[in-house]
Amino acid sequence: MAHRWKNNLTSEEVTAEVLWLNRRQLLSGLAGIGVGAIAGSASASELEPNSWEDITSYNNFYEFGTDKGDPKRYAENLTTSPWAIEIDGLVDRPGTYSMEDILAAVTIEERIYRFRCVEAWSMVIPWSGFELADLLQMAGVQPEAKYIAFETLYRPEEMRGQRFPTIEWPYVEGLRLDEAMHPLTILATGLYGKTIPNQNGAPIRLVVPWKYGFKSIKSIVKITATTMQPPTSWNRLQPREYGFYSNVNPGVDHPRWSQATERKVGQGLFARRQPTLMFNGYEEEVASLYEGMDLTKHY
Ligand SMILES: Nc1nc2c(c(=O)[nH]1)N[C@H]1C(S)=C(S)[C@@H](COP(=O)(O)O)O[C@H]1N2
Ligand SMILES: [Mo]
Repeated sequence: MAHRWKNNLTSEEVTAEVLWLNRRQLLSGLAGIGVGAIAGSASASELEPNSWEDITSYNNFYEFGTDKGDPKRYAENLTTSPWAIEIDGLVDRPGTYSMEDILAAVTIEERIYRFRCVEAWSMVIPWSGFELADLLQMAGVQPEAKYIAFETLYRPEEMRGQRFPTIEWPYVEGLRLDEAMHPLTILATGLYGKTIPNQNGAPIRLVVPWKYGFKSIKSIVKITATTMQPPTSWNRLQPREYGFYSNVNPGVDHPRWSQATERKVGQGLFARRQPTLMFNGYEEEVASLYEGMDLTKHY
């Protein structure tokens, strides 16, 4: 379970976390802008990042098992290099984009985002990555495209959870094109300025901070631009419980539990739950995407 004792971290991990926190302090002291300015409606000081230990040992990644500790336990030997993303569908330049080519074309930046799982736990995570829009522009999404579909690696030899039909493999997700192009939507390749660990979706995973965590698909190997709303793994499994949009919304409860509050991981057993914010605190930035939509119907 998540806790704050750090004695089981490697010294390399502790060093990365401490260096990162010191540098952040320096940056915010210098300018008062930077990550805070793009971290959503809250100021950077309100966003206390979870520890490296919290973020990398309490995970959902069903390809490695359904227990929160399984991804850390079993993802170590996933081969993440070489890696490539196949981009197809309604794009001008379809093809196989290697990680090297992608990383050579983009600028990696840090983003501190709130992260809210549909199971009503949350974290604050210092990602490194780049805007999904940058990759979509490399491929040249055509004007007829309405949606972007994503697919995770299928490799049961290395992903032991895929030997069981917990979900229909591979894990798939999707966004409306305007959601995919939104500047808050990133592809993450790092955590605390270090390479992203396998259990968090190495070498490249989506992060959509105003949506429930399951939209943030890990270890992506395929991206497709399409006119049709793509199927999504959790909607396929439980359509009554998980919609396509899955925007964080404290006013729309899950059929089996309240979404009004959340437990921030790593706060200890007796910490108070905190209120869940509309669009996970990013309302100012994203509410206009859903103008005129009934968010209780399109959940
Ligand atoms: N391929 C894949 N992506 C996935 C999942 C998964 O099981 N498989 N779980 C999702 C869920 S439910 C959550 S909450 C987040 C967890 O991300 P984290 O472990 O980095 O916190 O990943 C999402 N992406
Ligand atoms: Mo989740």
